[in-house]
Amino acid sequence: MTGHGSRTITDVDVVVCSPGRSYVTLRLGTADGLVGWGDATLNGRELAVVAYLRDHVAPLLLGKDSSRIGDLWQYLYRGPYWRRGPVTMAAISSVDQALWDIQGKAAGMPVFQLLGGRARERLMTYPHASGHTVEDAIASIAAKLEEGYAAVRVQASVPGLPSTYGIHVGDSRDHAYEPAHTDLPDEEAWNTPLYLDFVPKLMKAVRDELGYGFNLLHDGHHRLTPTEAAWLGKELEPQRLFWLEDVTPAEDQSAFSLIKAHTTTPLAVGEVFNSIWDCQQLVTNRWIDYIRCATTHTGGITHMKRILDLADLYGVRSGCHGPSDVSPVGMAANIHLGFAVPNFGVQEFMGYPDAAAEVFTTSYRLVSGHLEIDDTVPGLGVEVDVEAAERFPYDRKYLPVNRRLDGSMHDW
Ligand code: KDG
Ligand code: MG
Repeated sequence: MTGHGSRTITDVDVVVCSPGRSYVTLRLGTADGLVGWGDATLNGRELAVVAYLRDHVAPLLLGKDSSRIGDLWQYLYRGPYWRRGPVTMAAISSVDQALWDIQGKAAGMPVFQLLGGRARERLMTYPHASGHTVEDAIASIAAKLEEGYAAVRVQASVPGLPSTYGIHVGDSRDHAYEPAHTDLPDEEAWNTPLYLDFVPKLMKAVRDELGYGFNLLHDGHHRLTPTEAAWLGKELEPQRLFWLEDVTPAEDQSAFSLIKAHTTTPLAVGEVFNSIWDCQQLVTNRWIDYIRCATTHTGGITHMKRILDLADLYGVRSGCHGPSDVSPVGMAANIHLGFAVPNFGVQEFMGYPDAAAEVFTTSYRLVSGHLEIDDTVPGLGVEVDVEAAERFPYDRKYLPVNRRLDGSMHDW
């Protein structure tokens, strides 16, 4: 489908920068001078997506009609024969986001208008609260509630372990758990009995101290077996969590049938998924309550819309992944969807390093723990300052790895 008109894609560029975190940003330009931006950031494996885009996708896009978003999606998904996978899908996601951005700019409308229009005035978000002690974690939640958040995720250091996932060191801001102190991954330690002993005590202390007037979330970060996860879900029922996230790795979707059969604690999963097929059994069997995919890793707006439409049929709501390693462009794509779909649940919003604001400016803003968006800015509403990006050259970092106390590898 070669394009000859004003909407023809005439240039494709990939911007790589590390303003506090690493971001890979796709830039598509059209014959009539429109520019679309897409997020292709895959934390810890960024340059694999850069090569995929530069070496394999860019030649395919030049000369194509940028308005054919659905067809270009199929072309990039079915065309290479090799489907799915985080690298491929992050690349496709960025193209899709950039095409929606251009479509919105061509129409003079924000993307959420093209998706059906505004369904709500603002989006509830959740930030990360944490502490080395239960008291610190409670104080961290209280501070977030003070700022106006209606939902908060809490993690705290597990007594007896030298380090715990999700504890922000040396900086109270959400994005601060910078992994790498060396060029290689940090090694963290894990022990399931210590974790299972601690988390119910933490959650009880939180509710005893702060009450039930806000949504409380916790992330298990893929550490438990299905049986352990079922036990934890049951144990946490009196604390009425908004969700318990990623209790077990979800490659094995049917594991969730066991967990769901044993607990009424709502379950969320999906931040590492990259297609609707990863969600299919979980959603259609009603084994989960929230689907956590992000537009950056799950095929962009086009594919996420299909996932959320499927989810809506089964009462599953959105909870798009929104760490600071999803760039402000990918965050904007999540947000436009969130404003339009009927089954929005919550948007994770972890915040960004200050330097990121030198590169990205957005039409969404965080007001008292909720996201608002400017109706008047067309497209995704994110501008990228390429010159500023050059001031922050790529800085390779790895996520930590996780070992049990006997030294064997566990899931991080
Ligand atoms: O890149 C991985 C992080 O984004 C992930 O570990 C954060 O689990 C996470 C979350 O829920 O935001
Ligand atoms: Mg998570």
